[in-house]
Amino acid sequence: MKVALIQCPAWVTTAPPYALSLLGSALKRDGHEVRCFDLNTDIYLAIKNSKNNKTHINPESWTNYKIENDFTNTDFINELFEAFEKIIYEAIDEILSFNPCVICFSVHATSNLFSYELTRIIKGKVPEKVVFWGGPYCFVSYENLNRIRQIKPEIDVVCSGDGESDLPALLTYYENNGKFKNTRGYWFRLMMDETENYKNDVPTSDIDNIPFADLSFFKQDNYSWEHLPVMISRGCVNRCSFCNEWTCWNKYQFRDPVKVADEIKYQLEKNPRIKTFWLTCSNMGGNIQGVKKFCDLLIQEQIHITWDSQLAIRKELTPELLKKMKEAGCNYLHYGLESASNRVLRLMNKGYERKLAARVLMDTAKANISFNFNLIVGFPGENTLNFIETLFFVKRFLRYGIASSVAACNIPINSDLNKHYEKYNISSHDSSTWRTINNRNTYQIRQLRMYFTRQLYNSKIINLFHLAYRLLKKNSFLSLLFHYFSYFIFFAWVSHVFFILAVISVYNSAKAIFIKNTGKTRHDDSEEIKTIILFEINKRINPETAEQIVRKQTNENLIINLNKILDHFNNKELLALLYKEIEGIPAKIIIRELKNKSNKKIIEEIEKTYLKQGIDMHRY
Ligand code: B12
Ligand code: SF4
Repeated sequence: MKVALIQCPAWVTTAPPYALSLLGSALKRDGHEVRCFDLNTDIYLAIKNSKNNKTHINPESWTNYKIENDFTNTDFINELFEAFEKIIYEAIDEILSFNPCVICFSVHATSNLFSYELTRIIKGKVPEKVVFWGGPYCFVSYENLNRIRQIKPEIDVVCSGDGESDLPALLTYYENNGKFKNTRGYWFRLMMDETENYKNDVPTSDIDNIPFADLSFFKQDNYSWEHLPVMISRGCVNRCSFCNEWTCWNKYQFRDPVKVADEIKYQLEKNPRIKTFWLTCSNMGGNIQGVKKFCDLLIQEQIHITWDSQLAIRKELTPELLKKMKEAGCNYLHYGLESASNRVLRLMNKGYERKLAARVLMDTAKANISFNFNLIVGFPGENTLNFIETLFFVKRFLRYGIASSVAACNIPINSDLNKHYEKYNISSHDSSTWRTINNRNTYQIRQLRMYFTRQLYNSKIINLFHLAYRLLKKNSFLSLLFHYFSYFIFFAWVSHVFFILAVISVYNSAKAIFIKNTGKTRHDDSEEIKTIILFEINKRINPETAEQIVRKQTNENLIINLNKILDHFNNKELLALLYKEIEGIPAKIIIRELKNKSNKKIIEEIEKTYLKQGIDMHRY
């Protein structure tokens, strides 16, 4: 069967899209005729090489800092479609001239909007073609399937997990029978009875049986080949409370090290331009014996490569193992550190303490492996002092040239934080706007903590001292002088950070008590409340645009949209919403906001329901 595999913007551009090269390889092995279309890189290169780019879209949108913001913005995607209409329509013509029976999209959160727009155009032209969606956007844990069911009628089949084991057989069956076979983790719109066939399940491939990625589907010169992904493990052995990544697979699998080494040799032979291998996984260190065996193989077989990967801190990462990893070509490790406060680490269920983290990082540095660590600031329960502890830790490791990788704590769907938010004293589990019951941890506080952490990472003056320290002879008088001087500046800076955060914390607590006792709110709160109400309501009506609208957050937009939504709103649902007391804001404040909008019908309904509960709303 002819199958087209498509990667839309935005995703990684340095190497061919890994999912497509794996799926293509598996499909080819089963006799299917495959073509891959990497629209992501085509458009990226068109922008990069354009001499008179009149749009304000530029390659920077593909950087880690901008990618999520830009490519989840409808206006941005519309502009992209307008500006690159020619390339996009040429690609569509190319896809259609191949005349595939099935068109597969590999979709991430960052390529969802573009993929859907392209799906709509293609379906409009050839409604008889079957469109499959798969990739992280469709994973069960991210709960997007309902959205697809309800508002994306052009998508026929959704795969909510690994694709390489079942997709080829599924398509062979379709080719022979004209319909689809009930397959675990696949949802079908029309070809089968959806309620009967779909179980909320995760298709998980046996990663020892996946084929080597086939990179020949792609235009070789389009990539810099800086990093070639090769899979080393899937899933995770840990259960961090803020994380939903481990829930994407049923179990942790570490790929047979012999297979990983063989694939590396195979890819190197095919493409000697590859500089470094990216060993893809959530946590490479989930199987320490596997890591040792993999390193031994690379050393014994003298496979001279460099590789990067990511892993969690654990005590088994001994100086000996880290040295072995270096010898086997380990070039860079990304650690999921998240915090340097023992209290916060416990709340995060990270399973280690600061002392161990510091030991592992120091040993990594001694083994001469470059490294970095991710941080999450503003975890519920992190107080100002805990945050300052993390800043001290960052300062300590800045001299190893670590890069800024800090995020404000969000509450991902299906994480423990999301499912049991009461346990963390959170007043609502809205992903980014959540706050703690005592009001000390708010969206603004988290943004501020993130800002200060980045400020430390990017501090030119402290970094200059560190550079001097590194260049000079270790423990020489001058190097120590630079070292202590950098601490002197740091102390001055961190005291002002502590002061600002402490003042805001006291102010926020007082505000919480004031609101609780009086029900009164200041103007800026009322804007925030409107945003939250709008978001909550809109999420139920039009999930796709909810975030867009909130992101704009202009008064005008809010009011227009709020009015529009209230006009069409099912009042019962609104009442249920009020009972939940969104974001810990007392219902009376929400009601007052609604009264300001003077939507009489809704207010009457609310009044009736509240009266039944013995609450007289006229007091508010
Ligand atoms: C390695 C990795 C990276 C590497 C990429 C290396 C590379 N060259 O590919 C790096 C570090 C660069 C990276 C960066 C980012 N990443 Co990343 N990354 C991962 C990670 C850990 C593994 C991805 C991977 O390659 N897996 C192996 C491949 C084969 O798996 P796959 O793509 O999922 O494909 C399988 C299935 O999904 C399915 N499938 C896929 N497509 C299709 C299509 C059909 C039709 C079917 C049937 C099946 C199917 O079958 C495939 C084979 O089994 C995942 C988390 C994880 N554990 O999966 C996050 C992940 C994919 N990344 C994510 C994000 C958000 C990002 C960033 C946007 C973060 C940021 N802001 O910086 C950036 C974007 C990069 C950029 N600027 O372009 C998110 C995506 C969230 C989402 N819901 O879409 C994930 C899931 C992490 C998370 N939990 O948040 N990432
Ligand atoms: S180690 Fe990483 S992938 Fe595993 S549960 Fe923790 S945050 Fe998630």
